[in-house]
Formats: sequence, C-alpha cells, structure tokens
Amino acid sequence: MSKAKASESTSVEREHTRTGMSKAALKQDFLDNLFYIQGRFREVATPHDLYMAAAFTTRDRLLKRWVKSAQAFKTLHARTLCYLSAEFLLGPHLANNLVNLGIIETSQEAGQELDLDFEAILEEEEEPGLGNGGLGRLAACFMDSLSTCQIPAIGYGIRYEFGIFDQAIEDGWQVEKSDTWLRNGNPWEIPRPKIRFPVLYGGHTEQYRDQNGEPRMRWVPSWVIDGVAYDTPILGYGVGNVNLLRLWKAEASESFDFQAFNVGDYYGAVHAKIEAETISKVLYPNDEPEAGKELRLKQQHFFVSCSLQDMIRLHLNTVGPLDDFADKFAAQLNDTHPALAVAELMRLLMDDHGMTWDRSWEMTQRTFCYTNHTLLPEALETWSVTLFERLLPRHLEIIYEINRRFLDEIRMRFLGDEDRVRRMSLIAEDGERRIRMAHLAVVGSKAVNGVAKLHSELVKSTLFKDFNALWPEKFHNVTNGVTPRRFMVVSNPRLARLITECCGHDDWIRDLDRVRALESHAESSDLQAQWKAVKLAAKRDLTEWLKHVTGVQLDPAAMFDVQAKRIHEYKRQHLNALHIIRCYQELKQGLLKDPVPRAFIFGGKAAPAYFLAKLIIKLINAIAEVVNNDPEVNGFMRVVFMPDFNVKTGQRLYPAADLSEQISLAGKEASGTGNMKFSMNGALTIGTLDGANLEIREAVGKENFFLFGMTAEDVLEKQIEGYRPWDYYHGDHELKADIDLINSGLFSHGDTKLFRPLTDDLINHDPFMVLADYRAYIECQQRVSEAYRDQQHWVRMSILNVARMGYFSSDRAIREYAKNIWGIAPTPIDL
Ligand code: GFP
Repeated sequence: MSKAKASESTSVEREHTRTGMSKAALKQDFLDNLFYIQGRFREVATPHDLYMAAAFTTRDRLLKRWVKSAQAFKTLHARTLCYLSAEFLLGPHLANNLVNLGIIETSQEAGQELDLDFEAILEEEEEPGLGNGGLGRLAACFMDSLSTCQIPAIGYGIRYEFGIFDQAIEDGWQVEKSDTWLRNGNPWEIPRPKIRFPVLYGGHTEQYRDQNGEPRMRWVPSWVIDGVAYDTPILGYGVGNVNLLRLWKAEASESFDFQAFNVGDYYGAVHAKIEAETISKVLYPNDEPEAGKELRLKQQHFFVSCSLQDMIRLHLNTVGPLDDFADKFAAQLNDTHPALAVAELMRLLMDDHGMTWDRSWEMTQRTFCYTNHTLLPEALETWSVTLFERLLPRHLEIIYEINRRFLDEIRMRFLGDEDRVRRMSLIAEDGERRIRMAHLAVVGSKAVNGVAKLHSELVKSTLFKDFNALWPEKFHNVTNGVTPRRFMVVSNPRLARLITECCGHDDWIRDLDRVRALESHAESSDLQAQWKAVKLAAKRDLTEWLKHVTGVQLDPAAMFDVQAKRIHEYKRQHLNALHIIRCYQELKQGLLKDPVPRAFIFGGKAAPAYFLAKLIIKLINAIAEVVNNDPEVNGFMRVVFMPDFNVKTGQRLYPAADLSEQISLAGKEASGTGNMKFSMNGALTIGTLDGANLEIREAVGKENFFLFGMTAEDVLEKQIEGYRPWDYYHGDHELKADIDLINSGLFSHGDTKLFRPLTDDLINHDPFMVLADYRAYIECQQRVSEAYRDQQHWVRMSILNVARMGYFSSDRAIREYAKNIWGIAPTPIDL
C-alpha cells in the first residue's frame, strides 16, 4: 500500500470511530470519551461520568453535520431565520439527539454490550430549564422543526446560569429551589470566547459631524459589558441539517481592575465582573410584579444587542454590504421580550454603519416579524420612560422618532381622530409615561401573528384593532405545534413502535399527517388491545415513579385525569379542584352507584410572587391528603401533585394520561401546546372552546372531544352585562357545598381561614368565571365517566385522536412561517 493510500485509510477509520453509526464505533468512542475527556475507566466511573461520555459520543456525531451545514449555508448565502427569544425550554438533549440521529436503538444495544444501564444514563441529564412555560417550550419545538424542515436558522437567547426554579412541595406548599443546571458541566455547548460583543448601557448621547460634515448621533455609555457566545447544535430528524442555538453569557469587559487591586481594594477590583455577570444570571419567573424589573430590561437589551451585532457580523463576512441585510435574514420576535431589537437595529445601522434613517427603517421593517402569545393585559410589557432614559438613552430617542413619524401617518390617514392617535402611540401617556413594547413590535415588523385561529382573531379584533384597521395585510395566524420527535418518539417509545407497526413505516415521524393511516384500523380489536396495553404500561411506569417521588400509590386501572401546566387562575386548576371535591362528597354520601375510579394528577409551577396560584397548589395537596387517607373513598379516587413539572417530568406524564384537562376560561389561553402533547399520546380532552382546543376538536372530531363551558363571546357578553359570581354560589347548592367544604376547615386541619383568600375571591370577584362554568364542567365530567366505562369505545376515540393530530406537528407550523411570513426555502444538507 502506498504511503498516501495508507494515511487516507487511517483517516477514514479515524473518522469512523469518532462519527460512525455502527455499534462498534459507538462503543469505542464511548470508551475513548470516558477515558480522554472524563479521565476515567469503567470500574470507577460515576453515573454522571457515563452520561458525559455518552453525551460526547453523541455530540461528536452532531458536529460533523453541523460543520457541513455551516459550510453549505455560508457558500450558498442561504437566507436564514433568526429566532429571538428570551426563553428556550429545551429539555434533555441526549435521547432526543439519538432519535434524530437514528441511533437510539443501536445505542441501547451498545450500552447493553458494555453492561450499562441506558435508562439511568438518560436520567442523569439535568435539563436546561431556560424558560417558564409555553412560549419557551414552543421556541424549543420550533428549533427542532426548523432543522427537520431544513430551514437555515439561528436561535438567539440568554444562557441563564439559573433557569426556572426547581419546585419542591413541603407541607403542601410550593418551595422554590435554585436550578443549578450548569453545576456539573454542559457537554452540549461549545463556548466561543472570540465571538464577543460589547453591550452599552447608561450615559448620554451627543451630536457630532462625520468626515463629510454630516450631523450624526453617538451614544456615550456609562457602562459596557461583553456578551460571549455559547453554541448548541440542534439536529433535525433524519436529515443532515444542524442549526445553531447561540446563547449569550454576560461578562465584564475587563475581568479584573488592577488599579483598584493595587490600592488594596480587593472587593472593588472584582466588583465590575460580578455586576456584569448578574445580567445573565437568572431567568425571570412569569407573572412577577413590575417592581425591580430593571434587570429584566438590561437582559432584553443584552441579548438583542449581541444577537443583532452577530447577525451584522455574519452578513458582512459572507454577503457583504449591509444594503441587503433583510434579504439575508428574517428575524422572529418571540413575544415582546426582544422588541427592543427594532430600536437597536436602527441604532446599529445608523450610528455604527452610517446608514440614513429611511434606509435603516426600511431594512428594519423588512427584517422583523412578531408573534403575540397572550392577550392578558398584565403580560403586555411596558417600560417606564424614566427607566429607559437612564438605561438606554439612545433607544429612547429612536423610539420617539419612530413614534413621531408613525403618528404623523395616523393623523394623515384618520383626520382629526386624536383619540386614535393616543391609543396607537408607542408611548402610553395616562399616568406615568411608559413605552408600549407590543406597539413597537407591531410598527417595526412586516408581519404579526397570533398562535391559534381564535387567538389571532382576537388579536385583530381587540388588542391590535387599530393596527389591523391600518395594516390588515400585516396580520396572520400560525397555529402552534409541537414536535412529535420529543413528545411521541422519545417520551412514548412503546406507542411510537405500535404506530410504526400499524402504519408499516416510520415516515410519520417526519410527516405527522401520515399517522392518519391509523384511522382505518381504529375498529380493529387487535390494534385496540395493543393500544390499551401500551397505555397501561405507561400508566404503570408513571405509577411506580410517582410512588417513589410522592409516596402516593395510584391504581393503574383507574382513569388518569391529568392537568399539567403553569399554575394560573386563568387556567383554572381550582375548577378541577372543585370537581374533585364534588366527587369526594358524592362518594361519601353514597350517591355514586358504580363509580369510575380516577386518579387526579396535577403538575405545574406557580410564579414565586403569585400568592393565589401558590394557594391553589396548597389546596390541591390539602385535598390529596384528605382523600388519599380516607378509606371510604380512596379505592375510587386518589389525588397527587407531581412536583417540579418540567420537560423531563412532563415526558413521563403525557404517555400515561387518559384525560387531558384544558379548561381555561374561553378567550384567555392563546393556544396551549400541552393540549396537543396529551392528544398525540392518546388522551381525550375535556376542554373549553379556547386557544387551539377549537382546532383540536375540529381535527379529532366533535364526538371524540369533551366540550363544555362558555364561548369567548359568552364571556364577553357576561362581562358586559355584569358578572355576579355570588348568584352562582347561591344558585347551585352543590357548588355552594363544595366551596363551603373548603371553608369548613376539612382540608386544613380545622383552619377555616387558610383558603379564604381563594374562596372569597371566587365568590366575590371570580375574574376567570370559574363559578359560571362549574355546572357545565361537572356535567361534562359525568359524560367522561360514562364514556370511560365503555373501554372499547374509549380506546377507539383515543386511536382517532392520535390519528388526526397531524396538523399539530410543529413541522407544519414552521412550514407555514417559512412560506407565508419569512419567505425562506429549505436548504437540504447532503452528508
Ligand atoms: C403562552 C400562551 C400559550 C401558548 C404559548 C406558546 O404560554 O397559550 O400556547 O405561549 O404560544 F399562554 P406561556 O408562555 O404563557 O406559558
């Protein structure tokens, strides 16, 4: 063999061990990684060492695809989507990446041959909880689908050192523990210390003349920090495409002040470093009061500024002059958290790159698109002008100028309508002057969308009514979706196998519409039997695990009735609690002849400062304590609150649910995505006509969905005519009895005051109309129980639910965005 040939063949072999997909290559690489990266040998390796070695073995295989993708996108000048989001609730990477690489089974076998406990290795991974709930999880599903649909994309966000808090339950109360996900290292990220941008704060602005004598503005900040990139590869399913998730960490520009150190000021010497690092320290929990949010505004500016500077750098490095920036990039604003980007891009283009206002504005408006995720007034961000002035003086000037030009346009269009001008202004003038971030986002974007049909209609008819009158073509709907890779294949492998067997292929994993093939087998007693067995196995798994973490023993034969989502009054976990109390009373009174046993399962976090939400958690646990310890009823019902609902624990819940509770007050839940995850795993939904429930019901068939309650229109009417919960309380003796039982102290060891803030609120205010929907809900639950008795029918409905969920894949949502909003075509990566 010639020398050249020999070296070529070794390089092929080397490539193979490091990135090959065979069992032998995986085993070898795993042992190498354990040795060379962890410095361990099998006999002394801890479970965490084994996990790290498995993660690196997987990552090696991603990198090859990643580099290929980056090279191709660069040479092709591929139009790229930038997803700007303050939250990415990713969930554990390992199993997901193995599935997307197509080697999960080979890896399991390799693990077996090495005598490893594969499940235990997966369990070792601490999930990056860089999000609160729906919006952050949606961003993560979208990253998976962007890669799978081969759309070149970069996700931009913050690398919080502490993600969403871990929830413990102590004495029935939620207790928050800080999330230390980075403590043991993060094998999935690659630090890029050289990709670093300065971020400016404070100071003042000044005018000067450039070389051509043109007047220009510059910002003289009082404080500058650095943002440093940390990259995580995101692989698509069954494709070569790997996109980039780039998260920014805040660092001091100079880590150590030697001058201060030399004069003996040890603390002062590191102070700047500490202060800078605070910016990416912690994720804000939702629903926090406004006060003390200065840090949040700093965070928003921080990640937006780094991301835009990075986009400009990429553009200058590949395409060239900035004139066609908007042809290279589309940037999606995930809610208003990154809305500052509108002003920041203007600033960068004008102040740093010498562009005119008009040119910069045209480019800005062509670059951004904005997704609204909520109509709740408290979630619509506004920032005080005074805070802006202090922190971001240049942005304030730019926003004023955008507003001045925009309002002139309104005045010309709608002569003499000063009220409209006031309503549409970027600045709210009633009371303390505040900047309306949603208005900034709408004005600065070419497209605005809601996240489900109903929500998008409400966006147009309520929140942005005036804007819709001005620019009807700007408004779109893209109904949310979730990734079937994580929420079916990874979390419910038994069901995935059964579907593949029944369809005769696994193409449904990439094209979820193809699960419709199940429909024609829905009557097959053979499939029904297997379907039931799969569900029962998942319920057994969950039962065992819940026993381990909560001590509560469930009966897998009971109906698993699950509500898992953030705890919030609008989501109405307390309505569910009232139903449980109703069941309890009826069992105690012997009113139920042949009750259908149920396990009521809850999961979800309450914002630390949201008192009523925390009281709802306490109430659920208090009911659980009574019910589970009452031998007269506990053969028929059990209640359990699963602590620390997150992606990882959620993956245990979805496969095991029989009934999915989607019971928000109509008009309040923008879309919901949990509703989709449950349905895809064969749970039937009990729900209101809210968010995506409407579309789910249409898709799965009205007869396969348990609908109850007021419509969004009913709600509006009732509000207008004056809603009086008191009348419902007195008009329905069962409802009254349920609330009175809470107040009697039965669930609180005789303390009749404990739950008063909640019950008083329900009786006197009830902002989310729990009492108005109570009767309809109870009756609907009776229909659910009746339906559950006929197991054959139930299983058939369950099969049809899964078969008809194709539309709710996030791949569909991404294709819609790509086509209708971003104008980006797929760029397939050949390996
Ligand atoms: C929000 C909305 C949900 C919606 C998600 C994703 O969730 O209805 O499904 O965004 O669009 F409320 P949270 O971030 O508020 O949980």
